[in-house]
Amino acid sequence: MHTTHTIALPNRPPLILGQRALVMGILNVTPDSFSDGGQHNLIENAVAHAQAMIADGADIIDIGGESTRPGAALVSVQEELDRVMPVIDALVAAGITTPISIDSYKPLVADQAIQAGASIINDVHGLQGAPEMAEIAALHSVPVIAMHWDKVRDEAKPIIAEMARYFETTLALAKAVGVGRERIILDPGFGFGKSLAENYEVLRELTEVQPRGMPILVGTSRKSMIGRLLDIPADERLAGTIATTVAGYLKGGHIFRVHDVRANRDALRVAQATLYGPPTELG
Ligand code: 7PM
Repeated sequence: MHTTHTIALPNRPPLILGQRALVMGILNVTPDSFSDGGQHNLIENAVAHAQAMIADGADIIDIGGESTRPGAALVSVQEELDRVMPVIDALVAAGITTPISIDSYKPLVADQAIQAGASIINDVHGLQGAPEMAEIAALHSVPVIAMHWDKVRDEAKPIIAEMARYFETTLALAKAVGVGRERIILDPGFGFGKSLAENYEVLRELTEVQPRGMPILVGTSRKSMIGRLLDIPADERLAGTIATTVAGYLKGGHIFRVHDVRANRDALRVAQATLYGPPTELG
Protein backbone atom coordinates (compact mmCIF):
# COMPACT_ATOMS: atom_id res chain seq x y z
CA MET A 1 0.00 0.00 0.00
CA HIS A 2 2.65 2.57 0.97
CA THR A 3 5.63 3.00 -1.27
CA THR A 4 8.91 2.86 0.66
CA HIS A 5 11.75 5.35 0.42
CA THR A 6 15.07 5.92 2.11
CA ILE A 7 16.01 9.58 1.90
CA ALA A 8 19.56 10.51 2.82
CA LEU A 9 20.19 13.40 5.20
CA PRO A 10 23.52 15.12 5.82
CA ASN A 11 25.15 14.06 9.13
CA ARG A 12 22.08 12.11 10.20
CA PRO A 13 20.44 8.74 9.75
CA PRO A 14 18.21 8.72 6.65
CA LEU A 15 14.48 9.31 6.69
CA ILE A 16 12.72 5.98 6.25
CA LEU A 17 9.34 6.50 4.62
CA GLY A 18 6.76 3.77 4.16
CA GLN A 19 4.14 2.10 6.28
CA ARG A 20 5.32 3.94 9.39
CA ALA A 21 4.09 7.48 8.89
CA LEU A 22 6.36 10.30 10.00
CA VAL A 23 5.03 13.26 11.92
CA MET A 24 6.41 16.73 11.24
CA GLY A 25 5.76 19.17 14.09
CA ILE A 26 5.15 22.80 13.13
CA LEU A 27 7.35 25.35 14.89
CA ASN A 28 6.24 28.84 13.89
CA VAL A 29 8.62 31.56 14.95
CA THR A 30 6.60 34.57 13.97
CA PRO A 31 6.24 37.38 16.52
CA ASP A 32 2.60 36.46 17.11
CA SER A 33 3.43 32.83 17.94
CA PHE A 34 5.78 32.91 20.96
CA SER A 35 5.72 36.54 21.91
CA ASP A 36 4.92 37.00 25.55
CA GLY A 37 7.93 39.22 25.98
CA GLY A 38 11.01 39.86 23.90
CA GLN A 39 13.46 37.92 21.76
CA HIS A 40 15.06 35.86 24.53
CA ASN A 41 11.71 34.67 25.76
CA LEU A 42 10.66 33.84 22.21
CA ILE A 43 13.70 31.62 21.67
CA GLU A 44 13.26 29.81 24.99
CA ASN A 45 9.61 29.17 24.28
CA ALA A 46 10.35 27.95 20.77
CA VAL A 47 12.95 25.47 22.04
CA ALA A 48 10.58 24.26 24.75
CA HIS A 49 7.83 23.80 22.19
CA ALA A 50 10.17 21.83 19.90
CA GLN A 51 11.23 19.63 22.81
CA ALA A 52 7.62 19.00 23.75
CA MET A 53 6.79 18.01 20.17
CA ILE A 54 9.78 15.65 20.10
CA ALA A 55 8.67 14.09 23.40
CA ASP A 56 5.24 13.66 21.79
CA GLY A 57 6.79 11.74 18.90
CA ALA A 58 7.68 14.29 16.23
CA ASP A 59 10.08 12.84 13.65
CA ILE A 60 10.89 16.21 12.05
CA ILE A 61 10.65 19.80 13.32
CA ASP A 62 9.53 22.28 10.66
CA ILE A 63 10.66 25.78 11.49
CA GLY A 64 9.19 28.76 9.70
CA GLY A 65 9.61 32.51 10.19
CA GLU A 66 7.06 33.82 7.73
CA SER A 67 3.44 32.87 8.11
CA THR A 68 3.05 31.51 4.58
CA ARG A 69 -0.71 31.97 4.63
CA PRO A 70 -1.91 32.99 1.21
CA GLY A 71 -2.35 36.75 1.47
CA ALA A 72 -0.27 37.17 4.63
CA ALA A 73 2.20 40.01 5.03
CA LEU A 74 5.56 39.38 3.37
CA VAL A 75 8.65 39.31 5.51
CA SER A 76 12.10 40.50 4.38
CA VAL A 77 15.03 38.11 4.14
CA GLN A 78 16.74 39.83 7.06
CA GLU A 79 13.65 39.73 9.22
CA GLU A 80 13.10 36.04 8.47
CA LEU A 81 16.76 35.30 9.28
CA ASP A 82 16.46 37.25 12.52
CA ARG A 83 13.48 35.12 13.53
CA VAL A 84 14.67 31.71 12.44
CA MET A 85 18.43 31.59 12.92
CA PRO A 86 18.59 32.15 16.71
CA VAL A 87 16.04 29.39 17.16
CA ILE A 88 17.96 26.91 14.99
CA ASP A 89 21.15 27.79 16.87
CA ALA A 90 19.34 27.26 20.17
CA LEU A 91 17.90 23.90 19.04
CA VAL A 92 21.38 22.74 18.07
CA ALA A 93 22.85 24.07 21.33
CA ALA A 94 20.14 22.18 23.24
CA GLY A 95 21.43 18.97 21.64
CA ILE A 96 18.32 18.27 19.60
CA THR A 97 19.13 15.70 16.92
CA THR A 98 15.66 15.40 15.39
CA PRO A 99 15.92 16.53 11.76
CA ILE A 100 14.95 20.15 11.21
CA SER A 101 13.29 21.36 8.02
CA ILE A 102 13.36 25.02 7.08
CA ASP A 103 9.99 26.29 5.87
CA SER A 104 11.11 29.04 3.53
CA TYR A 105 11.00 29.81 -0.17
CA LYS A 106 13.96 32.18 0.17
CA PRO A 107 17.26 30.60 -0.95
CA LEU A 108 19.36 32.70 1.42
CA VAL A 109 17.27 31.68 4.42
CA ALA A 110 17.44 28.01 3.38
CA ASP A 111 21.21 28.26 2.89
CA GLN A 112 21.85 29.84 6.28
CA ALA A 113 19.46 27.50 8.05
CA ILE A 114 21.17 24.43 6.59
CA GLN A 115 24.60 25.75 7.53
CA ALA A 116 23.32 26.15 11.08
CA GLY A 117 21.96 22.60 11.25
CA ALA A 118 18.69 22.24 9.33
CA SER A 119 18.76 19.25 6.97
CA ILE A 120 15.61 19.52 4.84
CA ILE A 121 14.27 22.35 2.66
CA ASN A 122 10.51 22.88 2.83
CA ASP A 123 9.72 25.10 -0.15
CA VAL A 124 6.09 26.17 -0.58
CA HIS A 125 7.09 27.43 -4.05
CA GLY A 126 8.07 23.96 -5.19
CA LEU A 127 11.55 25.11 -6.37
CA GLN A 128 9.83 27.46 -8.83
CA GLY A 129 10.03 30.70 -6.86
CA ALA A 130 13.76 31.35 -7.13
CA PRO A 131 16.28 29.58 -9.38
CA GLU A 132 18.84 29.50 -6.57
CA MET A 133 16.69 27.27 -4.37
CA ALA A 134 17.46 24.07 -6.29
CA GLU A 135 21.13 25.05 -6.30
CA ILE A 136 21.11 25.38 -2.51
CA ALA A 137 19.61 21.90 -2.27
CA ALA A 138 22.32 20.59 -4.60
CA LEU A 139 25.12 22.39 -2.79
CA HIS A 140 24.21 20.92 0.60
CA SER A 141 22.85 17.57 -0.63
CA VAL A 142 19.61 18.00 1.30
CA PRO A 143 16.16 16.68 0.43
CA VAL A 144 13.42 19.06 -0.65
CA ILE A 145 9.75 19.10 0.19
CA ALA A 146 8.29 20.60 -2.97
CA MET A 147 4.84 22.02 -2.37
CA HIS A 148 2.32 22.80 -5.09
CA TRP A 149 1.29 26.44 -5.07
CA ASP A 150 0.48 27.74 -8.51
CA LYS A 151 -0.62 31.35 -8.22
CA VAL A 152 -1.36 31.65 -11.93
CA ARG A 153 -3.12 28.40 -12.57
CA ASP A 154 -6.18 28.05 -14.78
CA GLU A 155 -8.88 27.17 -12.28
CA ALA A 156 -11.02 25.66 -15.03
CA LYS A 157 -8.50 22.85 -15.47
CA PRO A 158 -8.63 19.71 -13.32
CA ILE A 159 -6.43 20.13 -10.27
CA ILE A 160 -4.74 16.73 -10.35
CA ALA A 161 -3.58 17.18 -13.95
CA GLU A 162 -2.44 20.75 -13.28
CA MET A 163 -0.46 19.56 -10.28
CA ALA A 164 1.21 16.89 -12.41
CA ARG A 165 2.38 19.56 -14.86
CA TYR A 166 3.62 21.73 -12.01
CA PHE A 167 5.64 18.90 -10.44
CA GLU A 168 7.15 18.06 -13.86
CA THR A 169 8.61 21.57 -13.87
CA THR A 170 9.80 21.16 -10.27
CA LEU A 171 11.56 17.88 -11.07
CA ALA A 172 13.13 19.33 -14.22
CA LEU A 173 14.52 22.32 -12.30
CA ALA A 174 15.94 19.95 -9.69
CA LYS A 175 17.41 17.57 -12.23
CA ALA A 176 19.10 20.43 -14.09
CA VAL A 177 21.30 21.10 -11.05
CA GLY A 178 21.82 17.46 -10.15
CA VAL A 179 19.08 16.99 -7.56
CA GLY A 180 17.51 13.65 -8.40
CA ARG A 181 13.94 12.71 -7.61
CA GLU A 182 15.15 10.40 -4.83
CA ARG A 183 15.69 13.60 -2.86
CA ILE A 184 12.26 15.11 -3.47
CA ILE A 185 9.08 14.77 -1.43
CA LEU A 186 5.90 15.98 -3.14
CA ASP A 187 3.28 18.00 -1.27
CA PRO A 188 -0.06 18.88 -2.89
CA GLY A 189 -0.25 22.11 -0.89
CA PHE A 190 -3.61 21.90 0.85
CA GLY A 191 -5.16 25.34 1.18
CA PHE A 192 -2.89 27.01 -1.35
CA GLY A 193 -4.86 28.31 -4.33
CA LYS A 194 -7.41 25.51 -4.20
CA SER A 195 -11.16 25.52 -3.71
CA LEU A 196 -12.74 23.62 -0.84
CA ALA A 197 -13.85 20.91 -3.26
CA GLU A 198 -10.38 20.72 -4.83
CA ASN A 199 -8.73 20.27 -1.44
CA TYR A 200 -10.94 17.26 -0.75
CA GLU A 201 -10.51 15.97 -4.28
CA VAL A 202 -6.73 16.03 -3.84
CA LEU A 203 -7.00 14.24 -0.50
CA ARG A 204 -9.31 11.63 -2.04
CA GLU A 205 -7.02 11.17 -5.05
CA LEU A 206 -3.74 11.41 -3.13
CA THR A 207 -2.37 8.28 -4.80
CA GLU A 208 -2.89 10.05 -8.15
CA VAL A 209 -0.52 12.88 -7.30
CA GLN A 210 2.02 12.63 -10.09
CA PRO A 211 4.61 11.32 -10.59
CA ARG A 212 3.08 8.37 -8.81
CA GLY A 213 5.27 6.39 -6.47
CA MET A 214 7.06 9.41 -5.04
CA PRO A 215 6.89 10.17 -1.32
CA ILE A 216 4.06 12.49 -0.27
CA LEU A 217 3.69 14.99 2.56
CA VAL A 218 0.22 15.99 3.75
CA GLY A 219 -0.24 19.40 5.41
CA THR A 220 -3.85 19.92 6.44
CA SER A 221 -3.46 20.76 10.12
CA ARG A 222 -6.12 23.26 11.32
CA LYS A 223 -6.61 24.52 7.78
CA SER A 224 -9.67 26.18 6.29
CA MET A 225 -10.64 23.04 4.39
CA ILE A 226 -11.65 21.80 7.85
CA GLY A 227 -12.78 25.13 9.29
CA ARG A 228 -15.00 26.06 6.36
CA LEU A 229 -16.56 22.62 6.25
CA LEU A 230 -17.40 22.61 9.96
CA ASP A 231 -17.64 26.38 10.42
CA ILE A 232 -15.26 26.39 13.40
CA PRO A 233 -12.15 28.43 14.31
CA ALA A 234 -8.57 27.14 14.03
CA ASP A 235 -8.27 26.12 17.68
CA GLU A 236 -11.25 23.75 17.36
CA ARG A 237 -10.08 21.85 14.31
CA LEU A 238 -8.17 18.96 15.88
CA ALA A 239 -10.79 16.27 15.29
CA GLY A 240 -11.18 17.39 11.69
CA THR A 241 -7.40 17.47 11.30
CA ILE A 242 -7.10 13.91 12.56
CA ALA A 243 -9.72 12.80 10.04
CA THR A 244 -7.65 14.30 7.20
CA THR A 245 -4.46 12.78 8.60
CA VAL A 246 -5.93 9.29 8.77
CA ALA A 247 -7.58 9.69 5.37
CA GLY A 248 -4.28 10.88 3.90
CA TYR A 249 -2.43 7.96 5.43
CA LEU A 250 -4.93 5.44 4.09
CA LYS A 251 -4.47 7.09 0.69
CA GLY A 252 -0.72 6.50 0.80
CA GLY A 253 0.69 9.65 2.47
CA HIS A 254 4.09 9.38 4.18
CA ILE A 255 4.69 12.52 6.25
CA PHE A 256 2.11 14.58 8.14
CA ARG A 257 2.81 18.20 8.97
CA VAL A 258 0.80 19.02 12.09
CA HIS A 259 0.49 21.35 15.06
CA ASP A 260 -0.84 18.67 17.45
CA VAL A 261 1.84 16.00 17.33
CA ARG A 262 0.62 13.59 20.00
CA ALA A 263 -2.99 13.30 18.83
CA ASN A 264 -2.07 12.91 15.17
CA ARG A 265 0.68 10.41 15.92
CA ASP A 266 -1.67 8.28 18.03
CA ALA A 267 -4.25 8.30 15.24
CA LEU A 268 -1.59 7.35 12.68
CA ARG A 269 -0.42 4.42 14.81
CA VAL A 270 -3.95 3.10 15.00
CA ALA A 271 -4.39 3.57 11.26
CA GLN A 272 -1.08 1.77 10.68
CA ALA A 273 -2.12 -1.19 12.83
CA THR A 274 -5.38 -1.31 10.89
CA LEU A 275 -3.62 -1.52 7.53
CA TYR A 276 -0.61 -3.63 8.44
CA GLY A 277 -1.21 -5.15 11.88
CA PRO A 278 0.42 -4.04 15.10
CA PRO A 279 4.18 -3.50 14.85
CA THR A 280 6.34 -6.43 15.89
CA GLU A 281 9.11 -4.27 17.28
CA LEU A 282 8.58 -0.64 18.15
CA GLY A 283 6.91 0.95 15.17
C1 7PM B 1 -3.43 28.82 5.63
C2 7PM B 1 -2.67 28.16 4.71
C3 7PM B 1 -2.99 28.94 6.92
C4 7PM B 1 -1.48 27.65 5.08
C5 7PM B 1 -1.80 28.40 7.30
C6 7PM B 1 -1.01 27.77 6.36
C7 7PM B 1 2.26 24.01 4.44
C8 7PM B 1 3.60 24.40 4.56
C9 7PM B 1 2.30 25.94 5.40
C10 7PM B 1 1.94 22.78 3.80
C11 7PM B 1 4.30 22.49 3.49
C12 7PM B 1 0.24 26.36 8.02
C13 7PM B 1 0.25 27.16 6.79
N1 7PM B 1 1.48 24.98 4.99
N2 7PM B 1 4.61 23.66 4.10
N3 7PM B 1 3.60 25.61 5.18
N4 7PM B 1 3.00 22.07 3.35
N5 7PM B 1 5.27 21.72 2.99
O1 7PM B 1 -0.74 25.65 8.23
O2 7PM B 1 0.79 22.37 3.63
O3 7PM B 1 1.19 26.43 8.80
S1 7PM B 1 1.80 27.42 6.09
